[in-house]
Amino acid sequence: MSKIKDVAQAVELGKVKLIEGIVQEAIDAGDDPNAILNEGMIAAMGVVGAKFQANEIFVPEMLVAAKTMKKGVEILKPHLAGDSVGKNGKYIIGTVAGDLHDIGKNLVALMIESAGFEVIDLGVDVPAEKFVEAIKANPDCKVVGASALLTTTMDSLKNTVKVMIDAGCKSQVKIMVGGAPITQAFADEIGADAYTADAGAAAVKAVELIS
Ligand code: B1M
Repeated sequence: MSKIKDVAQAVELGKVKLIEGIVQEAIDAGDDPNAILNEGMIAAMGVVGAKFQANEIFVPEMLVAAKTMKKGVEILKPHLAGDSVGKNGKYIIGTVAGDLHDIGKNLVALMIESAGFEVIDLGVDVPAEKFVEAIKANPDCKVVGASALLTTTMDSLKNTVKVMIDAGCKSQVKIMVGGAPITQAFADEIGADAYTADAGAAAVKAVELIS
């Protein structure tokens, strides 16, 4: 019997100590790792966000849910990642300045790695100039990804792309953007080369961009 509902409930309720065992049970029960991620963990984070918005839970509960999801993803990782790391060159990724959300960015990094890239993860709250520095320090890197999760950091994403363009980075890299409030129209408006709505599509797009 599928254990995906148990995974979702554990993330939603922040069962940090139990999540590893529950994810393992789901894998052992034959649940598809992508479904465990999408229908279990990501869906649960949606519920957590809705509860936060409705003032039913607060930042500490969101943090525990995030910690729980991260632990669960660690168990899933070997079942999602490929074994051809680095064959497609380097991919620089980070969450833009002012934004501390990293679960989506980490998932994009994981999928990009499974698509054969060596990922250089700059972390969260990354100043635009740090993206530029990393690009220049890695002349063999052909794609960069920037993530923004808050409507209030969309401007920061816009600035990050502008600083990269002004520094001449486009002659070396393609710029990808994403995150819950980002749309294709916004990506076009700020001069990014590509936008995708989720991590799986980001990996496919990254390969397309270097082909
Ligand atoms: Co925050 N938070 N949060 N939060 N948080 C949201 C984003 C929010 C929607 C919740 C809500 O109100 N419903 C809301 C934003 C509202 C808005 O912008 N209008 C919000 C808020 C308000 C805040 C604070 C301001 C709260 C406060 O302090 N009062 C604060 C801001 C802190 C800051 O960043 N400066 C804050 C803080 C936090 C925590 C630290 C507690 C925690 C983050 C912990 C962490 O990441 N380590 C947190 C969490 C957990 C959330 C929710 C609940 C979950 C986010 C998440 O991980 N989702 C979130 C509600 C929600 O998302 N429904 C919420 C799962 C993840 C897999 O999805 O990140 O969208 P996502 O990534 C997807 C796609 O977007 C895409 O692929 C991913 C996977 O397929 N994608 C890309 C992402 N990056 C991409 C890059 C690409 C391509 C695709 O190319 C490069």
